[in-house]
Amino acid sequence: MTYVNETISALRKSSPAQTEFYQAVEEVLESLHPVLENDDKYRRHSIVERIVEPERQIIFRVPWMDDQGNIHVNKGYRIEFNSALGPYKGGLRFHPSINAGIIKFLGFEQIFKNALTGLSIGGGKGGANFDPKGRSDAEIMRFCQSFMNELYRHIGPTTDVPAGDIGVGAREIGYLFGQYKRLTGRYEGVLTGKSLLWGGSLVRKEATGYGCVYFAQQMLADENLELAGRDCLVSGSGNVATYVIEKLYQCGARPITCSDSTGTIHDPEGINLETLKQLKEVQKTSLNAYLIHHPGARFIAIADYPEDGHAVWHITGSLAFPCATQNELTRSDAETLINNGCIAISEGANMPSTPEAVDLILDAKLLYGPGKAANAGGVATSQLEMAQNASMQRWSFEQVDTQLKSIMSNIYSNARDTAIKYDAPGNLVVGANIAGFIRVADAMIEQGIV
Ligand code: NDP
Ligand code: 2IT
Repeated sequence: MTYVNETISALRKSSPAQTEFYQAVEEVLESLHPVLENDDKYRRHSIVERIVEPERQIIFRVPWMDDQGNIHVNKGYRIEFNSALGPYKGGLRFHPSINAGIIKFLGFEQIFKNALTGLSIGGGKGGANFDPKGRSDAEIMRFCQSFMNELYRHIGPTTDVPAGDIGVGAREIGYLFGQYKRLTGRYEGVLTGKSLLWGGSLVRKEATGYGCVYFAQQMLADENLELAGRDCLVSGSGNVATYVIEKLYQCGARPITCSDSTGTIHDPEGINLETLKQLKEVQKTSLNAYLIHHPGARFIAIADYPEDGHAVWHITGSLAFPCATQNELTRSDAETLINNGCIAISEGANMPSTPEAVDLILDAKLLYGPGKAANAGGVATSQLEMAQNASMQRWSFEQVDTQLKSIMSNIYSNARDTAIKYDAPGNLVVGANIAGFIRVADAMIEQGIV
């Protein structure tokens, strides 16, 4: 497929050292082969060349002072990738690993994910190479304020609406919003994931995790299978993982694992949700403290992980929900999952499976919901928050949850039917990438060369 190679090789020259970004682009472009072959309008309009180049990339200095009076400088980013379908929309990630390549891969994925929701939202992403671990509340506040001192001039409720991602939750959104309001004097829906006290939407906190389980239910239902009674493997222990676990219990399944950057918990009785929330949402501590409350569980430290693999995927379970970070499920992990009888994978994280793992999973005919489809419930509910803010309304939990379910069900059937139409039945990677691409590409064509 020469245009894939040509595009990647051009990107390597124009945007050097952005490995994760090339990975995300390669996966999407490989899926698009039948579309680009069948209809040359996308080539005539140079859609591929245009869609891989962000409309705007903002990189800025974020200076801040720690509690001891030391000055630190971080790099802040906002990549406004594509606005063909609506205002740029996507989260902010604060993590020490952040660089332009990671933000660009996330922004690129976000374009197609947002298109799949069927809502009017373009794609963007931002963040900083800031490590929130071990920082006091006051330090987090000062960092967020400094970050917003630059970001505020680039965002707005009809232009670019950031939200949370790794390291950015309700507390950070609060500090970011406060500073935006102070700088602009405007009280408006410029961020989503806000507190329920002042403009947030019910269900937004739960939405990514709940949506990821709704997506798994849809995949199973098409095979006349159910979640109830099944052991499930979940990675991560943050926002997405926590609400995947909560919804799995509500569906009668048993989540038996969770993980963080220090290791994996395996609790054969089922992960205790209260303990998990207490450790991660309140105390913000490492997962090994789980054993103090549940001595029957096991903690597998990172140092004891299998070579080229992750302990969580080497435990036996029928379904897997990767909800931590990119490339956390490798080929050897996929092999083990398959050998252990796993039947379905629904991705809460963005690009958690390596390309080699995805190939193996698809070859083995597992039910596989790629992140940009399975985790779209978060951003979709963010758009519902924007709609409530713009109309000064407040919808009930049931109203939002019903819409979330219906959006996830539409994403699933759209990806499934598109895969069938393009001769790849059962391949939701192809289905999701093509369905998302066509919506954005057609909008770009109609809007001219901009
Ligand atoms: P959180 O910060 O709430 O939680 C992240 C979790 O993943 C933590 O348990 C963290 O461990 C673990 N983790 C993060 N980075 C690494 C790493 N490099 N190695 C091992 N563990 C890691 O983030 P979210 O739950 O919001 O996000 C999780 C994933 O879901 C991300 O891929 C994100 O992009 C994606 N996502 C999030 C959405 C949302 O609405 N929040 C929407 C759609 C996708 P520790 O606590 O030790 O840092
Ligand atoms: O990856 C994602 O979709 C998110 N982090 C949520 C984005 C949003 O705008 O709610």
